[in-house]
Amino acid sequence: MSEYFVGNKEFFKGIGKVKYEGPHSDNPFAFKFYDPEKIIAGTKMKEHFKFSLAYWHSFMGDGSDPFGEGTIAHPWETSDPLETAENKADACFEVTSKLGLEYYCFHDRDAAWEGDSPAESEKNLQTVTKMLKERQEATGVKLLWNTVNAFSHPRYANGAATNPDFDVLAQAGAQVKAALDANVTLGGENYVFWGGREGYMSLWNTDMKRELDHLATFLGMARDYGRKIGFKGNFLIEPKPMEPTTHQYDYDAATVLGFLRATGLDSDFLLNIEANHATLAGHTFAHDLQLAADAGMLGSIDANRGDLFVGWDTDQFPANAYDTMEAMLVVLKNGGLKGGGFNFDAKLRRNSTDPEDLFLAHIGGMDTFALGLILADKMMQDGRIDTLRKERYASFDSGKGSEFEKGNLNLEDLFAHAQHTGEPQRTSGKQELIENIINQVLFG
Ligand code: XLS
Ligand code: CA
Ligand code: CA
Repeated sequence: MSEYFVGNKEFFKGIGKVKYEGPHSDNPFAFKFYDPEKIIAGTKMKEHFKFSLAYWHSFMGDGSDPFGEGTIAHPWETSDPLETAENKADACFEVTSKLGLEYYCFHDRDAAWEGDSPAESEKNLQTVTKMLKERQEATGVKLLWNTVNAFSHPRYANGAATNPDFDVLAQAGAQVKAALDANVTLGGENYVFWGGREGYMSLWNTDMKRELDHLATFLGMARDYGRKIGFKGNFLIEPKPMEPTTHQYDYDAATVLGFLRATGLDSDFLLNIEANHATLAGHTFAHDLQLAADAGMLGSIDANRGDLFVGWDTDQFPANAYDTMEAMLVVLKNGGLKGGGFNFDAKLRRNSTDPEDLFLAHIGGMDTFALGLILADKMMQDGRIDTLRKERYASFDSGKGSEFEKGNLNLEDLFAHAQHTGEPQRTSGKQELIENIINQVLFG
C-alpha cells in the first residue's frame, strides 16, 4: 500500500499517516496498541483483523436523528451526483490509506446514485466501480464486501426479497445483480445480505411462510448468479433482531443458522456478526460469535457497540476492551474468521462535529480491538480458565459419559447408571474464581 494516498481532492488536510507509537504516546493521532506488523499468537496484527471502513457511516452519516437535522459537515457533497461520487471515492481512499485500513465496504447507493430505471442505476454503479477500481489499484486497499441498500427507498416499505409484491422483489433482484457484477470487477472478498426490511410489523397482514420461502429462493438465485460470474468468496448473512421492522427474519445467529441449514444454503453462506445487533437480540457479542464459530460459519464481523441504556441501534465505535477481549478469544480459538474481516460499521456521535473525529474514532476502534487481541492471547497463555472449563466436562471424557457422547447409550442405560451411582455430588461452576483470574491476568 502506498504510504500516503490522496486522490484528486484531499478532504482531511493536516492529518497525515497514522502510526503506532505505543501505549505511552500522548499523540491523539497515533495508535497506542494497534501495531500492524506485531506478531500475536503467531500472526501479524493486521492479518488477524483486516480492518475495514464503512462507506455509509463515514461519508453519508451526518449526525441526523429523529429529533434533528444533520450536524456533521460533508465537504464531498455537491449538487452534481457524479462529482459527489468521485469526491466520496477520494475521501474513502484518503481515510483508509492514512489510517492503514486495508479494506472498505459499501452499499450500492452509498457509492453511486439511483437512476430512473434499473439499467440507469446499474450504469451509475458501473461508473463508480471504475473509479473505485482505479483507487484500489493506486492504494492496495481492497473490498471486504459490498451489499445493496434495498431498504431506504419508499418502494421497499414492505420489504425487498420478502415483499408481498413480486414487482418490488424484482427491483431488489436487479440491485443485487448489479452489485454482484461490481463485486467481481472489484475483486470483492465477500458479499453481504443484511435483512433491511425483511421482516414484518403485523402478522394479520403477513404470510410468514411464503415470505421466508421467497427469501430462500431469492438468496439461492443470488448465489447462482454470483457463482456464474466468477464470485468465489463467501456470501454472508448479517443477523439483526429488530429495527427497522418489529420482527426481523434474521433475528440472531441461531435463527440464521437454522434458516441456512433448513434451506440448504449453508454451503455458500456464512455469518457476519455485528456486536450491536447481538446485544439488541439480548445476547453478548461473544455469544453470537461463539454460535457461529461452533457451526464453522463465522465469516466476518461488524465491529461496533450499542448503548445498553438506549436500546436502539446506536452503532458506536468500539471502546470497551473487555468486550473485544471476549470477542477475540472466540476468534483466536476459531483460528480466525472464514475469509472476512473487522468492518467498522460505526458512526460518530451527533455532537462529534470536528472533521478529525472520524480519525480519532477509527484509531480508538482499532486500538480497542488490538487491546482485545493482546488480552485474549494473555488469557489463553495463562490457561487456567481453559483448564477449569475443560475439567467441568471431565465426566464425559471416559466411562459411561464418553459412551453417551459417542451415541452408544439409550435411555434405559441412563436409568441404570443413575440407579447405580445415586445422588451426584454438587460441583461448583467456579464463576467467582474465574472472574478473579480474569482481573489478575488483565491488571496483575
Ligand atoms: C444495519 C446494518 C447495515 C449492514 C449493511 O443495521 O448494520 O449497515 O451492515 O447493510
Ligand atoms: Ca452492520
Ligand atoms: Ca447496526
